[in-house]
Amino acid sequence: MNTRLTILAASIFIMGGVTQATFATDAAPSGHPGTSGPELRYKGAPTSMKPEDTQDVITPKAPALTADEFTRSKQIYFERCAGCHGVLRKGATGKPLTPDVTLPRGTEYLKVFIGFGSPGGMPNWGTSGILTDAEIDMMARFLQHEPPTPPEFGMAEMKASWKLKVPPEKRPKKKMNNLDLENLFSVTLRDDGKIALIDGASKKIVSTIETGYAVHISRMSASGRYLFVIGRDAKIDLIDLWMEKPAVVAEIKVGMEARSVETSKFKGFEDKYAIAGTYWPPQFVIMNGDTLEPKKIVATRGMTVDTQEYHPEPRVAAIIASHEHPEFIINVKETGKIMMANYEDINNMKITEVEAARFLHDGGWDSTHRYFMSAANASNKIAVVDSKDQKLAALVEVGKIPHPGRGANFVDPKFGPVWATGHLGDDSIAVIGTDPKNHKANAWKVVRSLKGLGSGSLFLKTHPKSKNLWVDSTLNPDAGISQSIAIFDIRNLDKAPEVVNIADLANLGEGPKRVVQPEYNKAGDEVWFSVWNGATQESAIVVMDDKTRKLKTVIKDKRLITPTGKFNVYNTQHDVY
Ligand code: DHE
Repeated sequence: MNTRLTILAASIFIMGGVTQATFATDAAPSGHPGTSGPELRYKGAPTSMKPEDTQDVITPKAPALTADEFTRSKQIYFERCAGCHGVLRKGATGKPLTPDVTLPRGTEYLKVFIGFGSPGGMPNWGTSGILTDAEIDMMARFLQHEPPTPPEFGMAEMKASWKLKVPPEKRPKKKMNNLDLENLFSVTLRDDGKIALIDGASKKIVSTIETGYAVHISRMSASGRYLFVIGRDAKIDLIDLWMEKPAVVAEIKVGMEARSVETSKFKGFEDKYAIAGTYWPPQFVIMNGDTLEPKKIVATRGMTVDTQEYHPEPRVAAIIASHEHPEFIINVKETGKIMMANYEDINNMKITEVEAARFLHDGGWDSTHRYFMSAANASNKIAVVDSKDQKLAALVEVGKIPHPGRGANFVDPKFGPVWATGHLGDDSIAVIGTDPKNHKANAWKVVRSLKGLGSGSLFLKTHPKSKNLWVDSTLNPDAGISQSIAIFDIRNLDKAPEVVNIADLANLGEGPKRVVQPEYNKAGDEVWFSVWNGATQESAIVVMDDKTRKLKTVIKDKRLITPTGKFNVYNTQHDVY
């Protein structure tokens, strides 16, 4: 690319909205200038939006596009671009691409930009061979038209999709199977649209259950009876674990795209409500906990926390159920605000809006279940919400792009109770003091920073009974690193971690074999890892002995297609991590 074009491509991202710099600084090669490998792999997943569901808006001043080109552009946009730029192109982790920005730049300018990428983080779709010259020309014209708007999804659509397969009165009155429910694992089979229920003792698959497309997470009801599973397509399946053969008793679609589901856990409201947050439309819905009947939808559209500008598409990320009040705590990604929605009286709902930072993603409780520790990933911060006093306790500066999952709680021999997060953008693990009562000087401070295996860490875990902290680095571009985990001794955190190549232990054939998400069994003496391979390749779950750090067993089964998240019933029910 000549100098003039480089400057053009680089400067387009100086326009508009939010800072992107944090995602461009990790040196890990991705084949895309300026974009870290881990970041690109993580955000690049297609949305589940269908081009035919959206309405074309032809903008008079924009260059012509045939109907067929519109359809193909939308498909490419939803598959390749929406994850970063947002469905409405208003800017999310990528910059805004609305006509006020794109029209003045024109087709030639945009073509360069799409083709070559930018140091600001835009992938080089042309030179990497992913898009052809004709497709780049088409996309450059498409981006100058108003973004096609997907339909809203309100109460009528939710009710139409809602299926109560087995009403509560027809369900068993007691547990009808011999399963040890507390040590059962719900395992996401990401690309198979299913979950596997695996018995913690025998390590056998009890059954696989059809759920949504690219199923994402599982959460447990407060009683431990109901399992909630949500897919990227915003379909929720409610599974009754008391049935002779656990099965789906209700399902609903709550939007076009989603990631999070949770259930009420405050005393007196156990199993009463469920909540799901959607990426599209930007909203959350409160449902009956045992039927999924939708009751109340709340929009998350609104003003951003810092520049106080309107954002039309603030996606709902992690949701956690408060133990201090009858409240759900809801991360609204693009506005950088955390909503605490009180479900005591949903017709006169009180919502406390906590100002945090952008872009709120995942998080979990501190060991006392009072403080919600949440990643504001584009700000390189952990927001600490005091769920008792319903306010922000602190914003803690951490490394690049924190990604804790639910994080890991343990007692640091020197600093007292702490919670830890790994990072997508660097190799550090931030250890944050969480005890403002007895260790005030350390509270909400990074008391130490551990050095992990590399960037691209997604999850880390320990258990109240364990002395080990297990940290993955799933999205690191180096296969040796993405297939290994670091094990820290929490009694001696100054010591370098032990490194174990988990994928080697699984002894599989070809494939990326990314090692992802440690999850403990109920007793806290085993740690399970997914070895996540391609959809047509063999995957496995590797079970490690927590005490000896040695291999206990490898779970292999042809039904284990792309296992990723694993959710132990007891630990998920009681927020043990
Ligand atoms: Fe996740 C949790 C969003 C990609 C595995 N993921 C979450 C949560 C959110 C989220 C908001 C928190 C839910 C909660 O606590 O209520 N994830 C997203 C994305 O937007 C993203 C970046 C891109 C996408 O298109 O989906 C994404 N996630 C992934 C993956 O690629 C992972 C590694 C594999 C997979 O299954 O798709 C993945 N996400 C997970 C897992 C959890 C999760 C295993 C739950 C962790 C836990 O311990 O609670």
